[in-house]
Amino acid sequence: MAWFDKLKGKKKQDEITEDLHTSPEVSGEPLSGYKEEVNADSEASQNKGWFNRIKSGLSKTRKNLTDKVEALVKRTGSLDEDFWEELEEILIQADVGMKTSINLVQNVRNKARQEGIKDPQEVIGLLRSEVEKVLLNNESVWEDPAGKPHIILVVGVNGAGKTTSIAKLAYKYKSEKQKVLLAAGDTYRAAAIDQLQTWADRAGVELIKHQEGSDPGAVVFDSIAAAKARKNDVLIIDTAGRLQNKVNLMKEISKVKKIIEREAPDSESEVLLVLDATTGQNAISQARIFQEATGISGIVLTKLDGTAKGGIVLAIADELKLPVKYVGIGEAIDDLREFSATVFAEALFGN
Ligand SMILES: Nc1nc2c(ncn2[C@@H]2O[C@H](COP(=O)(O)OP(=O)(O)OP(=O)(O)O)[C@@H](O)[C@H]2O)c(=O)[nH]1
Ligand SMILES: [Mg+2]
Repeated sequence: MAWFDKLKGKKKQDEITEDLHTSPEVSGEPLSGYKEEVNADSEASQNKGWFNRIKSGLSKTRKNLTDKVEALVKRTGSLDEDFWEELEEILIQADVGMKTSINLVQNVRNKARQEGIKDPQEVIGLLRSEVEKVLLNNESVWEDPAGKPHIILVVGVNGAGKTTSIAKLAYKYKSEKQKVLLAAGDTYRAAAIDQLQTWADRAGVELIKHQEGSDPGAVVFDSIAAAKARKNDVLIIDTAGRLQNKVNLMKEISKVKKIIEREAPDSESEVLLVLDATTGQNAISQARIFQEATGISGIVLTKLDGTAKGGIVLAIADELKLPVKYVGIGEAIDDLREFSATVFAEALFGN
């Protein structure tokens, strides 16, 4: 299976023992020393565990989308107009988006006709492969970045899950033996700096921070200098949440992006936009505005575990043509997963 092959080629955070799956928020345990606790299970069972976690993270969406599709298929006698309309309606309600839902159903319908499919049950398989196709069009290519440090600027609206996702990313990179530095670019509230410090301590990585109220640009400038001097592999920059309609804040984030380009021209830098999956279609308009301000190289879609509307992943890939790079499926430090189109489609429509 393609996604197993893909997982095999990379070091995964799943290599860490299941013991660490408890949120440190709950356990209060530091994460140092985790490298020794490598799970002795076979690779296949680790991958299976990984898949099941994605699947259970998607349980609300499965209930809202998959179960409804299955119920529709069961009570349908023939693939008539009503069937296709109902299928479209189910997709729209799961936040797949109007345009994407219409296209998906059209493609499935064409495929069914071409293949002479009459049994409604077979539509689920077709839907799964069309969903995968939409997602594959925009799947990220996972390559080790050439220029060091690899700089990741994390942006998004208030409360989207930026700081938590940064902690999860720091943990992931550290477990891959990368030397990670964090930058507290959210200087608006002292609590934001403290929150990142707490996560940095838990993940066992260093943090560059200034006083509350200081210029985020200065923090970014200093953190790049520090990352170069300390020979960090990865620098991850937190930023304050900003509503996409606040012009000055959007200008500020553009300025931060320019500082990175100026100070680290040889580095591989990316901008990750964190979107809260529970916000539904509003996520699309957020992405458009951030795209203008900073450019976006990928999306981190958080709180998929908390929504029945995980179909938004499809709308993002189809309408924005941006890769969903990671999905957040819980609050624990290892509840971030590299996104895979095949795994997602399988987790949604597989058995
Ligand atoms: N269930 C769930 N909760 C999440 C996930 N990601 C983040 N959260 C929660 O969302 C809340 C906000 O997360 P933060 O990381 O503080 O969000 P932020 O974008 O940094 O917020 P501001 O800095 O205030 O703009 C926290 O309670 C997190 O635990 C996720 O994938 N699943
Ligand atoms: Mg934050």
